[in-house]
This record gives sequence, C-alpha cells and structure tokens, in this order.
Amino acid sequence: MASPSPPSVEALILQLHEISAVKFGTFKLKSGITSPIYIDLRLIVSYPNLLRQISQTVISSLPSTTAYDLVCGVPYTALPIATCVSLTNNIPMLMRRKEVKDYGTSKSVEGVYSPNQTCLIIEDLVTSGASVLETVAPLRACGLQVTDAVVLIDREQGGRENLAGSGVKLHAMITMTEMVRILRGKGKVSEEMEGVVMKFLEENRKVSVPAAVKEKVEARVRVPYGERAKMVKNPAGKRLFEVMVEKESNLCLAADVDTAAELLDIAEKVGPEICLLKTHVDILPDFTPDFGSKLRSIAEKHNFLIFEDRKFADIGNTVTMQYEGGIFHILDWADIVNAHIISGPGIVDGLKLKGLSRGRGLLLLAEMSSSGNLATGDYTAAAVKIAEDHSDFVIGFISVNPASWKGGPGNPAFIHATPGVKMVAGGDALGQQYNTPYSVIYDRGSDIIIVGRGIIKAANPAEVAREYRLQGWDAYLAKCT
Ligand code: S5P
Repeated sequence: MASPSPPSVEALILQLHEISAVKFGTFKLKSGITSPIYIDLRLIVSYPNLLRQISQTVISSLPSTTAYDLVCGVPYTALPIATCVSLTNNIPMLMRRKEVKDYGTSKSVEGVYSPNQTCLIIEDLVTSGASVLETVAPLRACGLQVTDAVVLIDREQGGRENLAGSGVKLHAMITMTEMVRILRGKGKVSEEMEGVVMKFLEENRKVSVPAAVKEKVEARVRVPYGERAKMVKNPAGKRLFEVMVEKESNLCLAADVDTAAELLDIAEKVGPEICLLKTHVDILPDFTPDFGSKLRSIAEKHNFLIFEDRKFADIGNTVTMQYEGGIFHILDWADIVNAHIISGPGIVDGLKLKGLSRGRGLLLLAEMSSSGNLATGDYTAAAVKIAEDHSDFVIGFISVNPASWKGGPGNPAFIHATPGVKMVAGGDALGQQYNTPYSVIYDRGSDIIIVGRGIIKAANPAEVAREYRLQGWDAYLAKCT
C-alpha cells in the first residue's frame, strides 16, 4: 500500500495554532528580546497524530537531491521528530548529548556511524541557528559530513545566513511570514497583530550566533584519541592512538643525531616520554644491519612506535624497492614511513604492496614546515583525497595547520603530525619555521608534535622531552573540552 501523502503545510499550521503551540501576545524570549509571537513545539509529543504528520512533511519539504545516510535531531524538542523520521523512512539516527558525561565512554554523539557519512540535522525552530550549530560541531568532530538542516519553522532572524556561513544549508518547511499569513487568512490573527509581527520581524532580522558556538563549529573541538583509535583500520595507526592514550603523550622525537650509537642512546633516555620516534636512517654513518632490531627492542621496552622519515617521492615500482631493499631494509623495522604525493597515488599503491601485509602505516606529506614550500592549497587537498582512497594503509598526514583546511582537520581516523615545534616560535637559518606545542595542537588542530633540535640539543633531553610532552598533552586536553 502506498504511504499516505503528507498533509498540507496549511493544515499543520492550523493544528499547531489549535493546540496553542503558536501564540500571539507579549513574550520575553531566551535571548532577552520581547516578541509578539511565541512558538512552543515541545507540546507536540502530546499529539501523536500531529507529530506523525509533521515528521512526514518535514522530509517531503527537502529537495529530492539532498542525500543523507543518518539523521540527528537537535535536542530536545526535535528528538521525537527525528525519531519518527528515522522510523518512517528507515534511516538510522544519531543522538547528540547536550551534557557530556564524565564517566563511561564520555561520548557526545551516541549511535553507530563511520567518518564521511552524511548526517541530516532536524530541528523544530530556527532563530539564529546557534542550536543547530551546537549539534553540527560534535557531529563534524566525529568526521561526519553535515551540510543540510531541515526545520519546521524558520523565524527568519538570521538563521539561514548564519548556517550558510558555517556550510549548512537550511531547508524550512515554513517561514514565520508564511505562517502568520496563513493564520491571518483563516481569521486566527487580527490584521493589527499581523502588522505587529511583521514589524517585529523587520526589526529583528539579524540575531547573531555566540562566538563560542561559532568557534566549536569551525572544527575546534576534537574527538579523544581513544575514540579515534576505534575508527582506524590500519594496525599501526590504531596502535599509535592507543599508545598516545596509554602514555599520555603526543610527542614524537625527531632523532636527528650524528650517529646510530647516539640515536639508540637518546631513544633509551627519551623513550618513556614519547609515542613515536622519528629517524632519518640515511644520516647515520655507523649504520649496521642490526640497527633496526636494536631500535625495535628499545621501542618495545618503552612502548613507542618507529617512524622512518624517508619521504619517498618516486613512482610506485621504485618505492617498493627503496622500502624493502637497499642496505636499510626500512620495511623490516619501521612501523610508519611517509611519502610525498608529487608522483601521484601510484606511490601509495607501491608502498602498500609491501607494507600492508606487515601491518605498517603511511603518512602523506600534505603540508611542510619550511618557508616557501609548495605543499599548499590544491596539493594539500589532493593528499587528503589520496588518503581517503587508501585509508587501509594511510594513517594520516604530515601537516602544519590542518585547522585552516577546508573542513578543518577532517576525518578523525587520520592523525596529523606536525614538525617545526619549539617552546618558542621562530625559525632557523635554513627556512625551518617553528610554532609552540600549544599552538600546534590547540590552534592548528594537529595531533602529534614532532620535536627535533628543541630536545636533542638540550642539556638534558629527557627532562626537556618531558616538558614538551606535558605541554602537548595539556593542549590536547584543552582541545577535547
Ligand atoms: O615539513 C617538514 C616535514 C618534516 S618530516 N618539516 C620538517 O622539519 N620535517 C622533519 O621534522 C625534519 O626532517 C626534521 O627531522 C624534523 C624537524 O626537526 P627540528 O630540529 O627542526 O625540530
């Protein structure tokens, strides 16, 4: 049997008026302004028939081209509407917690999803759009695409424009103007009151969104590392997140020392503070074939991963040989390597051919820290695309300012590791540019600070590494709240 066609918007408005969900008079709103009209859609839970009709109409008011995998209602009034939409259309739903628990899983979004799925927001009433954005922020932080919101009533007070400014298109079942016109046409409102409401709307067209809400939606809040570990397919990427949580460390040591002996020595000393140790194996004059196994045993002892910063850049076939062969046999001892994408996605296919079955992971250089580098704009976006296409092997990026990327740091299954970190911002004589741990993690949206000379040139590397670890971790904790 065909499902019944949705009731007309006019019929719904009349019913809402009938149950006193739409009232005229003098009302003080949450924002402090005095309004001649008050709409309280919380009442609809007491009228199941009306709730069902609203849920049908809300979806049918969307353009047929709007695609979505999930729906999420803005708490609390829109929750029952979203539930009905989910049930009637067989679309899975998510729930956003208004209060995040400080026990259990501490999740702000409940339900099953995978990064990059599209989630439609359902709301009862939009004024400035702030409530919608408060729900958009945690969903985006989970890696979901949120581009559309559907609402019963648009009060036409800036919500449409504010949401558009944050990349969310508003679809309204009805505007306040249309609603008042309908009620006037049916003799439910006096001409005088219609005039008062129109004047009120004219005078209150631009209600702004609080800065704190805007900041959150600009991808400033991040999902905890432990949650992200569960989203990662690649075993090295997953383990890296887990080690970070276990050791409360987002510090990677760039062990650019003069000899293999020194490297093993500093790995032993700094090991307890780091989640990752980065090598440039081709700078070690005393490299011997047992270097890898020696470093691995230190890594096991202190529970960190090894990242050979080889920066592969050749065609797929060549990198398979560079990865596995030569004198370094990188594949045998490095959990993670990195690659430029200058040669196209074939480089990832080549490295993956060797690395995937060994449980290894790959970071793509999406940005660089040195001044005048060319890894910007479309190049960075191309790296993200290649990563998405190979998310079984690519674990994330070398990046510098992922918060500034279109869509922010993006898919939380990917990790961002950032070089060019020192306690004091500045640079070296050869183009390196430094930012502080706090700015890298908090402002720039990265996950791992890569520190070289800031630690290895210190009088007491272990002590200084501890200080970097604490600063990086504090910035991360601030970022999650
Ligand atoms: O863009 C980059 C990418 C990398 S991996 N800029 C970088 O500096 N690096 C590496 O990070 C670089 O090769 C070096 O090993 C480390 C930075 O060292 P520092 O002494 O300047 O902290």
